[in-house]
Amino acid sequence: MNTSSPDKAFSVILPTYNEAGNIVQLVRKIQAAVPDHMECEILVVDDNSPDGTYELVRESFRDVSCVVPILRTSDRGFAKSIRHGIERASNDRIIVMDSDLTHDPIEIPRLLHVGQIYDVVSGSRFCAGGRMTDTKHYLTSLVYNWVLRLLLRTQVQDNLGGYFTARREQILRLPVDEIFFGYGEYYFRLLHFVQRAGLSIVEVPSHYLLRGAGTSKSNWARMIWSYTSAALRLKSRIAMTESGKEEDVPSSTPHSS
Ligand SMILES: Nc1nc2c(ncn2[C@@H]2O[C@H](COP(=O)(O)OP(=O)(O)OP(=O)(O)O)[C@@H](O)[C@H]2O)c(=O)[nH]1
Ligand SMILES: [Mg+2]
Repeated sequence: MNTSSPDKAFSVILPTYNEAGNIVQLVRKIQAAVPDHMECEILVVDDNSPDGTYELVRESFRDVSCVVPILRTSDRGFAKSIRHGIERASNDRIIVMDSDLTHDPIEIPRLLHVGQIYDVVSGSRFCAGGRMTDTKHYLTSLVYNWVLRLLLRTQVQDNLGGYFTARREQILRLPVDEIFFGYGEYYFRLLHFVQRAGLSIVEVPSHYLLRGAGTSKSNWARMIWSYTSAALRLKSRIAMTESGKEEDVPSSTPHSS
């Protein structure tokens, strides 16, 4: 583990599945967005994509040691890849983002800047100034976030964004087995456990762009079903915790960076 200050180096975790049409451009955009005084490691966590994403990254960045392609062939899945990337990261300061060019690397300096003050900084479509180019997707997510906010009683406006910065060590101290599984619903579990641990969260406005090449892996009907059942399970866990039937997560030490 790199001991360099969180103000000097960070690791970006990029989960990929069939992103050969986007990944090289994304890595270059991230490199271009790294603040002058900082160093950046980029971990591409690929679940053995049939389109050769892993091989492409390996060949394209063969001589670039800070770009680390990781191939996963077992226990695959979106959230598990993110956990794997966080565990493998060399720096304490981490950024997680999608690899389909929806999350814009141009926002990285702002996330890092606000990350000096708050434990988790989440790029949000729904706080003032946030937006999304795809209006239909924006409206669907907005309405679904209202449901999530009611169910989970959270003040966070974008519980499904997945573009965030945090400190690796603080995230790995959370109950990771209860968070990192499934698909995009891992994000509201993560935010919930972050809040439970007494860590601070702030949303900063983010503009989610259109996917670059390729197609989304999301299936709306399946997503609504699986996200809703995940939210209901989390809600019943919250109720159990509040009634004292289940142990709460240990409170984390206050933010110190
Ligand atoms: N490692 C890994 N990455 C995945 C997997 N499924 C999706 N991804 C990546 O996760 C990111 C989000 O996936 P998308 O298909 O864009 O889904 P989404 O962003 O939730 O939904 P859309 O808004 O419809 O694009 C992309 O970078 C994908 O390449 C998976 O099973 N394993
Ligand atoms: Mg996407």
